[in-house]
Amino acid sequence: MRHLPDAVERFSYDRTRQAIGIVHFGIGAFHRAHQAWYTDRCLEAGERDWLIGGVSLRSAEVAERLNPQDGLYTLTERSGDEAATRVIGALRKVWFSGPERQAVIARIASPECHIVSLTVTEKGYAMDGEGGLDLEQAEASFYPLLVQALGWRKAAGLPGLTLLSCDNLARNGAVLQGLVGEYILARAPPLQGWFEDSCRCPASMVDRIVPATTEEDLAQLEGRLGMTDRAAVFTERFSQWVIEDDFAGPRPGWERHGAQLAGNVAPYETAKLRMLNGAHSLLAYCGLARGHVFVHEAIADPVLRVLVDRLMLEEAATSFVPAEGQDLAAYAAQLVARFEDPELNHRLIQIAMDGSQKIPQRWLETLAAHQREGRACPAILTALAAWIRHVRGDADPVNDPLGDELRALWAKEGCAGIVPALFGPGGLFAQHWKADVEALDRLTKYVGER
Ligand code: CS2
Repeated sequence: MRHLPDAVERFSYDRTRQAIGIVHFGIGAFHRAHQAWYTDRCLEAGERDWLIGGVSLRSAEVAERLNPQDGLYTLTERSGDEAATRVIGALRKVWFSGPERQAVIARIASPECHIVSLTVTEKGYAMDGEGGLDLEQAEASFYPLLVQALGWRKAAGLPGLTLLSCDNLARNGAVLQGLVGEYILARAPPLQGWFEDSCRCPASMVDRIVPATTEEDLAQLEGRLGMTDRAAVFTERFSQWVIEDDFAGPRPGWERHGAQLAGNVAPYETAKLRMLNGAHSLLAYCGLARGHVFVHEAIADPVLRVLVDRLMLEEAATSFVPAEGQDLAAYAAQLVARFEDPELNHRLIQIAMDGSQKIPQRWLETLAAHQREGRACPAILTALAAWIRHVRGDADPVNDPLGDELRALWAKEGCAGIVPALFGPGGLFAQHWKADVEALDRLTKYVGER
C-alpha cells in the first residue's frame, strides 16, 4: 500500500487486532462494492471488530484472488470522466466453503460474530416453484453451514445472530427467515424454538450498479496504480442501502455513513425491484434483441427509452403504495440518468443472466397487481416476450438455472404453445402471475413478431 500513488485513498485503521464480526456468504463484486464499503467507512470512523470474513460457495476463484492480497482490494467509483479509487480494508479473509467448511462454521459459531449477511443471488436461496425450500438444492448452498453453526451457538449458550439478506428478492428478510426455518425443521428440529426466539432477519434494499470487472479494467487500473489488483471492483458513485431496524445484537453504525434504517423497507424495496431492476431486465432482453451490448446504449435507443419510461412510471410506480414522501417520478428520472452513464460499461448480457429467478419480483408481481385492477401492462408484456424469445437460446447465450428446462419447453410447445406453458393455468410461472386470455393472446402475438 505504501507504494500507491497519493491520489489513491487508503484506510488508516489497524486490522491486526480486530475481530471478524460479520461472516458474509457470496463474496462477489456487489458485496465488495456495497456492504464492505459501508463497513470500511465505519471502521475508518473508529468502530472496531466489524471485519468481514467472506465465504465463496461456488468456486475457489475469489479466494485465490483475494487471500494473496490479504483480503485487500481497490474500489473505483466511475462517473463522468472522473474515477476515484480507494483501498478497502474491511474484508479480512475469504474461505472457499468446499474445503474450508469447518473454518466457516467455527467462525459463525464464534462469540465475536454477530451478523451473517448474504449476497448469494436469487438462485442461492434454493427456492422451489412454490416459494418453499428445495431441500436438495439447499444442501449445496449456505444452509447446512449456517444451521450447523447455529446449533453450535445454541449448545455453547451464545446469543443468536442477525441474518441479513442483501439480495434482490421481494421481502428478502421474511423469505430468508422462512427458508432457514424450513431447513431447520427438516434437518435440526430441536433448533427451531431457539432460532425463532434469538435470531432476526431484517429486510434490506440494496442498490449499487456493479458491472462485472473485465481484464481491460484491471489492466487500466494497473497502469494507474503501478501495481496489480486481481480483486478490484468498479462501480458508480451512487449507492443506497435501506435496512429494517431489527437486529438480534450489535451492528456497525452503517446509518452514520449513508445507509438508512427504516421501520418498513417494503416500499423502497418494491420501487427498486419493480422500477430499477424491472427496467434493467427490459433493457437487457429488448436491448440484446436490438443489437445493443451495454445499458447506456440501450437506454439511448428511443424505442427502448419509451418502453422504460412506460414500465417505470405507468406500470411499476402505480402498482404499489409508496412511503410518505417517496417521490417515484424523481426516482425514475434518477434511474434513467444512472443508466445513461457511459463510463460504467454495464453489459446487458450480465443482467440477462438468471432471468427465471428475477422476473417474478421484477415483472410478474407488477402484472398481477394491475390484473387485479383490470389494467394491462404493454411495456412489461413486450419485455416478457423478449425474455421468452431469449430463453429459446437461438440468439444470445442463455445462462439460467432453468435454461435446459425452458429450452426443452420451447422445443415441445413451439411458438403457439410456449406462452400458455409458462403463464397459462398450470404453467411454470402461474404461481406468480396467471395470465388472462387477453394477455396470453397478446404475449403469443408479441413472441411471434420479429
Ligand atoms: C441488475 C442488478 O444484474 C442485474 O440483474 O439488475 O444487479 C442491478 O444492477 C443492481 O440490483 C443495482 O443495485
